[in-house]
Order: sequence, then C-alpha cells, then structure tokens
Amino acid sequence: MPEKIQEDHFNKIKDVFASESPEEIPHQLISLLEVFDHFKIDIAVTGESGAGKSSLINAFLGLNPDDRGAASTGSVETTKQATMYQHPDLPHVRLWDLPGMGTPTFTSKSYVKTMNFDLYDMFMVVISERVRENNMILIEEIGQRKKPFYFIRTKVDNDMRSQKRKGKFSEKHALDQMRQDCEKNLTEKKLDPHVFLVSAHETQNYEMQKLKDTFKDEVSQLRAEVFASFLDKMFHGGWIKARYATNHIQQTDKLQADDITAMQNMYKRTGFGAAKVSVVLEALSHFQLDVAVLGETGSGASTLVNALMGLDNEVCGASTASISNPAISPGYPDVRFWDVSGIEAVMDYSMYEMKQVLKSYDFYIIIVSDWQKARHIKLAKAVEELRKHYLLVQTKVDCHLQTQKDLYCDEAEILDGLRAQYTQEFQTAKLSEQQIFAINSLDRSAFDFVGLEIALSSDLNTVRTSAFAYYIARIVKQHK
Ligand SMILES: Nc1nc2c(ncn2[C@@H]2O[C@H](COP(=O)(O)OP(=O)(O)OP(=O)(O)O)[C@@H](O)[C@H]2O)c(=O)[nH]1
Ligand SMILES: [Mg+2]
Repeated sequence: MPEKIQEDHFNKIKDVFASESPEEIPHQLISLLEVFDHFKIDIAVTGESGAGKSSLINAFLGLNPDDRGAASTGSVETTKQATMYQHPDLPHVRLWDLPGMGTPTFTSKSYVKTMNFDLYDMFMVVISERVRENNMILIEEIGQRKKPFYFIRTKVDNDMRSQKRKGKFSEKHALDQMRQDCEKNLTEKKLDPHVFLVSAHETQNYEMQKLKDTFKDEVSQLRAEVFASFLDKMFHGGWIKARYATNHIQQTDKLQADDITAMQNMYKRTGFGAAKVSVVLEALSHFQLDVAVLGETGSGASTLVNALMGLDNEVCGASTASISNPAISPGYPDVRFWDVSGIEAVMDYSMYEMKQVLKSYDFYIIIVSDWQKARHIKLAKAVEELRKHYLLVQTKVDCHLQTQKDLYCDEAEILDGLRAQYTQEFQTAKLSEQQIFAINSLDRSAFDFVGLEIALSSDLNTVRTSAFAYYIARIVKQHK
C-alpha cells in the first residue's frame, strides 16, 4: 500500500516526536486535534455603505434574499451591526456581515476602530463601481495587520449594462479594464490579494464560482495557520500577548473555556508550540485514509465503488479500482477506496491471519451477499477485534425484492424483515448494533444509497483523527 503521508511531512513529524515515547503519541495528537476541531475562523465582509456586502454574503452562501436567515439587503443603510453567518458546508467558518463604511452612523474616520478589525482572521473587501479612497483606507488597515484579504468588485452586471449602452462593447475588454483598475491600486500599496469580479444577482456569470472555489481551497490552510499563530502568542509571546490572545479567543468564542484549558495543560506537558502544531496540521491535511470495500466475488463490490465515486456503471471501463489500485474521488478528498472483492479466499484463514490482511485499512464497508454462509459476521468480528469501524451494506436489493415477490408483501415489509433478521444475527454473534444499508448500486437515488453516503462521510470524518494519530505513532516507532 502506498504511504499515507508524503515523505517530507513524515520527516518533519519524526523530528517533532523525536523525544516522545511512541505510546504517548496517539493520546497527545488526539487531544490536540480535538481542540483544533472546535476552532472557529472569522471572516469579515467589509466595504462602503451599499457596496453590496449583504447581497454578496447571500450569494456566496447560496441563500435567496427572501430566505429565512438570509442577510437583509436594501437601497438605504441596512446593516446596522456585525451579524454572523455560518457557512453551510464549512462548519468552522463564520462570515461576518459588517455595517457599511462612510455613513453618519459609521463614519470613515472611526469605522475600523468601531468594527474592531483585530477580531477577524481574514477580510473580503467589497467594492462596486470604482475604487474609492475609503476602500484604500480599508486595505491599508488590513495590510498593517498582516491579515489576508480578497478584493471583490461586485455589481458587475450593472457595469456591463451601462457599458453596453455605449455601443461598441466587448465584455472581455470591459472586465480586463475593471481588473486592471483594481490591481493598479493594490500594487501601489504593495499588496497582492486575489481580485474577483462578481455579481450577486447573476451568480452564474463572472467570477462568483471562482470566488467560492478559491475560498474553499484556501480556508483550511488559513485556519491551521491562524490556530498555530494563536498557540504561538499564548505560549511564546510573553504574558501580555498571551493574555491578549486568550481574551480574543474567549471574546469571539473561537474555543470554549475547557478547550483553552486542555490546550494549556497539553502545552505544559509536551511543550507543543506553534511550529510543531503546524507540522502536525499540515501532515493531517494530506493524510490518506484507506477504506476497504469487502465482498465476495460477484457481490457487487466494484459496482458499489463506482457508484460511490459517482461513476456510471453502464459506461465501459468505469471500474478502475482493485485490491492494488485504489479509487479516488473529489467527493471524498484524501480517501482511497480499495476494492477487495473475492474476500471468500481470505475466509478460510484463521482470525489472526484475517486481521493481518485487514489491519492496514482504516475503515470498512462490508457487503452482505450470502446470509447462509454469514461471512459478513466473521468479517465484522475481525474488524471489531481490530477496534475499527465499518458499515454494513446489502447490495442488489432490487434483485432481492424481485425474488421475494411471491410473498405478496410490500417492499417496506420485506426490507424491514431483512433488517430484523440482520439485527438478530448480530445480537446472537455479540456484535455491536449497526444499521444495514439496503441499496441498488445502479440507482443512486433508490433505497438507502443517499443514507449510506451521508453515514460514510460522517464516519470518515470521525475516524480520520484517530487513524492519523495511531498511524503516526506506528511509523515513528518503526523509525526509532
Ligand atoms: N445589480 C446588482 N445590484 C446589486 C448587487 N449586489 C447588491 N445590489 C443591490 O445594491 C443594493 C445594496 O445592497 P446590500 O447588499 O444591501 O449592500 P450592503 O453593502 O450590505 O449595504 P449596507 O449594509 O447598508 O452597507 C441593494 O439594492 C441590492 O439589491 C449586484 O451584484 N448587482
Ligand atoms: Mg448590508
């Protein structure tokens, strides 16, 4: 199996844990990563009054202005206080809709102080029509704080409409000119942020999608950097900086009090500072999780892998995964799916040998094909003895229903019967209680397929931290 982390990450990790005893590593890593998992990052959306900040937030988060929970927008001064919006797909990201700059309530002079820019980790500076002096004040303040920002020109649809009226018109030329205008002003201040030209009303046009994609790509790295820099201030910056950083975390609820205490205790015990934490988080962000799909020959393991990858099974050559070649998909970043069909060959082995075959994977999908032979029970036992987790899947459930059609029961009854039979078997075998997912891999919208995908994503997220921690402990031990 290929390495689960890159060589350069491994070398750095080895140095971080050089003086630790390998037995201590999993516990240390898990408690650090648990705290990190709760850590929130704050992005302020700022700009002049009426620039289109609230509309941009709605478009960015996929909300309609009339939806419950959408930001209020309007042609008079609308946003009167900083309001938080949770990103729907990125649970650690909070977007803050700030009031506009340059109104009698929020004058340009006092705006940055009133808004307390120090509390935010990143900014989206929103402008419309042209770059104005107020926009330059904002980026200068952000630049002085050495915080990252995006420069976003919105209402581009309006600009295009008015340019079109002038007769001779090229959309590309007009957009190039807008971008150059933004970049010229930024370069003068020696700043080089991403520039996006967007419309909150025409989200399919211009660069709204690029803005969303770039943010998604960059934000986890930024979150790791911000977390590490807080640790730096709290433990290496002297007591004034430490107090300031702790207050900041408490004031913004970036972490709860017990997480702060856990972090302080961990630092006292291990001396785990920012540099080491950065190494760990970087390695974790590229850590490959290995999922084995276990099924007997003909049980539908490959078809299931293709379906999970979103590949069309009808297309010739869809199946590329095998026991020696994993399938990967953008839907499951940093996860490798191994198609381990033909599992009956392993079933004659002793439990010890079976565990040897299975132990290199982090998570398992066990396919039930033959209830009589009950191989799935033996596999589940082996996985539980390895203290790992699995999902149980009954494939080809459409065929199963077909064979039962003489029973004159309806579909739901047959499926309930299947689940009951399964629960009883697992109880008899003294295995932990599990849900069974009845699916047809050729139709992803039918039966429990969607439920399976949701459970899989959630389980993989949970398993990632401990898989990483134990893996690191193992390889550090091997190289001692
Ligand atoms: N055509 C067009 N109009 C927009 C766009 N974005 C915002 N608007 C309009 O501009 C006006 C102001 O938008 P808001 O989103 O409320 O602006 P804001 O910056 O949040 O305003 P304040 O909170 O009051 O500072 C509203 O009438 C919006 O409908 C856009 O991309 N295209
Ligand atoms: Mg607003």
